[in-house]
Amino acid sequence: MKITGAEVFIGGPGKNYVTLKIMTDQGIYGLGDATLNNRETLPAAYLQDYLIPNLIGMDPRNSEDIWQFFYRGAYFRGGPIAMAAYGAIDMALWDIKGKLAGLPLYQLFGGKSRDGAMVYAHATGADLADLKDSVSSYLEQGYKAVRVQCGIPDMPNAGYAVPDEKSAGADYITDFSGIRPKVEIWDSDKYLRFMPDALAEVRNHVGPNVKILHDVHHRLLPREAAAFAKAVEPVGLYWLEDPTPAEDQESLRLIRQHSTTPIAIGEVFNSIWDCNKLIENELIDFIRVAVTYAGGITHTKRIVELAGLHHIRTGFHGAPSHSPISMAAQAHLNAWAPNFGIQEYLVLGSAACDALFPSDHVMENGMFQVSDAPGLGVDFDETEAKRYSYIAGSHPVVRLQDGTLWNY
Ligand code: GCO
Ligand code: MG
Repeated sequence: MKITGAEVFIGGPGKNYVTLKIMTDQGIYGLGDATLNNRETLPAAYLQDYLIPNLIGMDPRNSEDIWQFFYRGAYFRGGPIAMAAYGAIDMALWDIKGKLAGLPLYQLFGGKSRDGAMVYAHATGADLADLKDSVSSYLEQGYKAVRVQCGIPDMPNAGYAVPDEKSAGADYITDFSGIRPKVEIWDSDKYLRFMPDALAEVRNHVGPNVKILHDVHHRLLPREAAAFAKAVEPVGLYWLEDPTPAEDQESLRLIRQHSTTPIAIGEVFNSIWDCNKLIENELIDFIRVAVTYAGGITHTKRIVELAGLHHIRTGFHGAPSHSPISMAAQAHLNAWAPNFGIQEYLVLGSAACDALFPSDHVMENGMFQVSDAPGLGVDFDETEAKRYSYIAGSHPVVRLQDGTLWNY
């Protein structure tokens, strides 16, 4: 069996999804997602200029050797752009493998370990009243877990993932007015004074059974993060995400020494080498990698298995920048993984998105039910794809009030 060609498409409804389609001499094709939010053209160029010309003629069934060929063969290894490109190839090869076997991917991993996978939604509010409304609307839809982000009084911009105006649920992270980022202002002292009480109010609002998550988005210093994790212990968070930037992993010891609040990290990791020490030293409770920029199913599965040895559960990244293709790849891992925790789920479930990526995966009552179709169980409608093209956009950057650049 041989790979005869591959194409890359960029675009989608409100998103620059990077979709890879690999064709074979047996008429079977596979799909992969290489979307690297706000840098989408870069994995696409790597695929087009280097990886696809090398792929042609290879046997698509040898997904492990193909992964090793690109990763080890590159000499300058890893990084988010390369790993997103390898990730898309790997997903597409697993899709082909599943279609050849006539089995959904989770069966090739070892079958189902659960009926449905719990997901969490994003509740946001410009203020606490707005946030509580947003949380309630998700609970009414059947969600059992909600990430909560709230505007902070007296902060010129509201803070991470918080709308300027009262609204709920929208994706306001990417600004599609061009590649120059908007600037948000941050003040850790104001955040630390306000957020523990705000989270306690959310707990009172929802009662004991709802899982509450919160994302600090890398903004605190280690000592501040330790104090915050300790202060929010009575809230009983399901997890506290990215309390500090992940570059200084030793700093997580300080958080551990002061608090039992569960810590979730990993959405910016690209490989097992970014997190093996964190996992082996049991400094985190949830690993947040994404199949897209952690090198696809082959490499992510390795991370999941290492995490499982250390009581660490999965909580794969599922920001709206992931297309339904990588979300399906994660759904198959979620169905199988003995150490599954939760899945972030934010695919904009619009009619336009469903038309571009038809599938019978189902998300209802806060649970994701994986499809039994062979392979990934997602298709890609090329006629629909002609409606979209790349639109330049950017994340904000963050500065302190005196102008110092901070962590977005
Ligand atoms: C999350 C993340 C995202 C990131 C985004 C950056 O927990 O979902 O923090 O929202 O900000 O993926 O592109
Ligand atoms: Mg996050």
